[in-house]
Amino acid sequence: MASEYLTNKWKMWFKWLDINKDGKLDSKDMNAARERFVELNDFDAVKTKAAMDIFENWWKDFIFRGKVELSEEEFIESMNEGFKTDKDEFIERMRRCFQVAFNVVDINSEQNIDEEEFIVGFRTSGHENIELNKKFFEMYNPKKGLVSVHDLVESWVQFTTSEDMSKHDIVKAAFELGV
Ligand SMILES: [Ca+2]
Ligand SMILES: [Ca+2]
Repeated sequence: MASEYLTNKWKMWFKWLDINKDGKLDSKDMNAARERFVELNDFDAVKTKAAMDIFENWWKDFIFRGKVELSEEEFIESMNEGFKTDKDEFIERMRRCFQVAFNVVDINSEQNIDEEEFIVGFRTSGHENIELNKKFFEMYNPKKGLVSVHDLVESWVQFTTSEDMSKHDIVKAAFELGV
């Protein structure tokens, strides 16, 4: 089993993904996220369809992985299995997972995220506290108001794969702030 430190971070991520807070991940969470995203961005029909497909595939490929519903325990098991079977492959999978996610958040496709995109991205997953989202954004030390998609992706890769407690973990710190 992965260390308690990493397992606890997976539990935090589970709570994050469980948008309707019913203790399981299923299509209701996915639908809530994508509908909110489309709503916040005021998309036309073509963009809406594209976003719907990307969200569906993201949940299928990176979260459900053959299941239609996951309890917290099942989610932790699934993460742990990937981590223990082939850690390098698991890290690469998480990297793809967050690259796809932040490509969606990066509305103008410039491979960097401004504060507005960041806030919309987090409001999509039910994190509506704008002041906390702004604090989270500031933790990345934005340059000229921008954080690169690369830095954001790597922070989430660290959050979901690193057992090294000595290394500052921005995502974990943000969750502990109450984001
Ligand atoms: Ca749920
Ligand atoms: Ca952008």
